[in-house]
Amino acid sequence: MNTHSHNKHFDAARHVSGLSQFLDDMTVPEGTLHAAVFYAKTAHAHIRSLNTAPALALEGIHAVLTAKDIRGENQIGGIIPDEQLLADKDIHFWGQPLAIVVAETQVLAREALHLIECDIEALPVITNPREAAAQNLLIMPPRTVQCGNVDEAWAKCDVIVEDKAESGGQEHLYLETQGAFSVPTEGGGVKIVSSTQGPTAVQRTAARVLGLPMHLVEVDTLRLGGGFGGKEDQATPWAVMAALAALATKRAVKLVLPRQEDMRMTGKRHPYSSDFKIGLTRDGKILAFEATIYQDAGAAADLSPGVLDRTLFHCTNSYFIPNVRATGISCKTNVPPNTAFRGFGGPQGMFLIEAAIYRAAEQMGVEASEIQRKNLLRDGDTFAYGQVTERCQAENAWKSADAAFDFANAQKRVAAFNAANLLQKKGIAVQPICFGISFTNTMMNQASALIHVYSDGSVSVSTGAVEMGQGVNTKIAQTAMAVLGVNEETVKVQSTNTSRAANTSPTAASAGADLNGQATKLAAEALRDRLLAVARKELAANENDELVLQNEIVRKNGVNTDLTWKKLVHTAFMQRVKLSEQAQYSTPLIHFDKTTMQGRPFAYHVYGTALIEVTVDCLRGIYEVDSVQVVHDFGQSFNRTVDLGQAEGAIMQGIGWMTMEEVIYAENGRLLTDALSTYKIPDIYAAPKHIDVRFLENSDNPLGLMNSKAVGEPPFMYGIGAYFALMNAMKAFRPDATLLLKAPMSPERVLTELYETVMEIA
Ligand code: MTE
Ligand code: LUZ
Ligand code: MOS
Repeated sequence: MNTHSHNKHFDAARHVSGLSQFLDDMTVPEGTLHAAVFYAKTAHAHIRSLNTAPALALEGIHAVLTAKDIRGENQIGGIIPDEQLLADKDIHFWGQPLAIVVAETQVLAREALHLIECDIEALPVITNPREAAAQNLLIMPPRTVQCGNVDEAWAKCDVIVEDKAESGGQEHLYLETQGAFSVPTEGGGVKIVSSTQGPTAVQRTAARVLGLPMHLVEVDTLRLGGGFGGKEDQATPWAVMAALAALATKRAVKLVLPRQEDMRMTGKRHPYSSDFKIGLTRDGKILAFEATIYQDAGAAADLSPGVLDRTLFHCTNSYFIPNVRATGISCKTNVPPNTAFRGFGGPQGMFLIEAAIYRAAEQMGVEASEIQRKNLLRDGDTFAYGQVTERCQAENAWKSADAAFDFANAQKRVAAFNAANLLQKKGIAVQPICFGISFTNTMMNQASALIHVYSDGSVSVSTGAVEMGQGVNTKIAQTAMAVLGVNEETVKVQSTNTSRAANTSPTAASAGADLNGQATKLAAEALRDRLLAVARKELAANENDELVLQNEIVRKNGVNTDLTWKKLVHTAFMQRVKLSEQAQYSTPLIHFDKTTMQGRPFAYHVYGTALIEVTVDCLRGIYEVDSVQVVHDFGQSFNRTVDLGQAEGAIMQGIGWMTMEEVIYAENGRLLTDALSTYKIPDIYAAPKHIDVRFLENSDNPLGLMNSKAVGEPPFMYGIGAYFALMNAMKAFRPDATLLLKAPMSPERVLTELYETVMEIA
């Protein structure tokens, strides 16, 4: 198909020349006010009093808004109503918003923040999920996904290993911090321009808090400077605050979080601490897996229930395990509510099973890759959540990667290097992945598109998808171009706007292009059929003549006619033919029963296999990722440039999570890693020296957009392999040590793992 030949990101030229507009580039009306947020400087407390008068007295301050100024409901919880926009009685985390200052300038607003006085009565602070669970501080009752019978299976196992595994949080660090702009509109409504992945979520919550019907709240999003899940739910409060301030002052209001406040006030990837038990036969077949998973949800539910579900679904990764019992406990702690982050709990689940396999391999004296390979999913295998695998690519991806990168030879090379070097040690790991595509909440798997063809032939496409750098607008444009047979310049994908696309799901779960692209396809096909009916009359073609639109020309029986796209559109317009179309897409086949935790939550799965190699300097603790080599399942990719960019970016982000990024809260709940000087993200020097992502052959996907597969999140999970490659390198240096299963493996931890026990002995 002609779209499959397109190979660029349509925003690329604008991005690199600085012409792409973000929220902060918007020309705002004269008289726009600026808002700043006053937040709690304690993690758990009763509020005795909140005195905003001194701030309000400052010249140039237009309003200081607190919970008392909310006309609707002071409630922003999406899944569970347990979170206030502005705390009134109790503070649950350090950084929780208490008041909004609205001023002539941003500098003034920030100055006034210092004049607000909050008198509190401190309460005990919990930052450890296991401690919260011990005190029964849970977000919701525990959930269990199970299959087979684990209790009976242990008796059949030759090897049983039990341990604990932990993975840390992760700061989204989107380049563009959270922010919004709002203006009051006629009839008591508001318009909000928000840097959000979910314009409808902003609209719905703003309506609830402001006490307005949704039709009086218009939300518009042009593009984000990154979201990574951090703006799926948590862009909402800032947008609602801007709207609240706009209505209170009857002025336009802009609210943009400075980086440090963004880091302090928003939630991150959920840290997990889990107990596991894995049982295998002598020859490495996994018979049973049991896990109790403690999720650090933070101070409110946010998206934690959904994140936990995905952890439970993905805690067997790409392996078939006949007996599974995984119980997830969502623990309420006094840190900012943790939220969606690329992979949405999936990476945490996969880290857990890989940790279990690592320990089992260690105990059995075999390579982990041997156990991994022997247990790969096959067609017809059933996941613990009841879905049966179809068109399974787990073995295909593994074999393709082995053929391309030669695992055994890499193993030999690394062993030879390690034998020849005392302090430098290399490690490799093979990392297969399997990630389910669809929102686990079935209802969310719907999208719509609205296409207008204007009388000059130009095409305007509006959908619920939000462009955040991932290239969804490129894929949507390509879809419209393919169906209508028009060029790139003819199609414009518009901003995401709740007046043009209603009741949208956030752009998330990697399904943005799938869902909104399919809706675009449906709308475009209806338009194409109507236009071709006009062409048929114009060309006096009979029923047997084949008419197609291609390169902006109508072709008849494979030959160009002189009826151009522009002429055809104009003709249709003159004949009063409808030139607009709206369509809805709902993912077929999926269903899930939340009471039994069984069903078919996913349209399909994405697979792939990576080989990761690292070198550790075992004297200094520093290390390098030598290479990441991958065969990844893109289905039939229809934009290899965009897809490669997604894979490489995700791999880098995954390596960052597993190796260097460390979110640390003090015991009093204050975030210690609230700046780039204390929170280390991968830079160009941390990038793998060699990265090779190849396209898995023979992968078809009838349930994906034009046979492609969703790409945004799955490759993130290859990063897990970097952790185990480091473990293997460290193990080569200290074969006697039992290294903790605890990520991230920062250089500091490499040293403490390698030397702490030695130092204790000495
Ligand atoms: N790529 C860029 N450049 N910026 C982002 O914020 N978010 C990721 C992924 N890739 C993100 C990104 C996440 S978390 C998801 S769910 C998907 O993009 C969402 O987009 P999609 O559904 O269109 O793939
Ligand atoms: N968001 C969500 C997600 O609401 N449900 C999901 O299943 C999901 N999966 C991945 C990322 N975001
Ligand atoms: Mo992505 S975590 O689904 O926004």
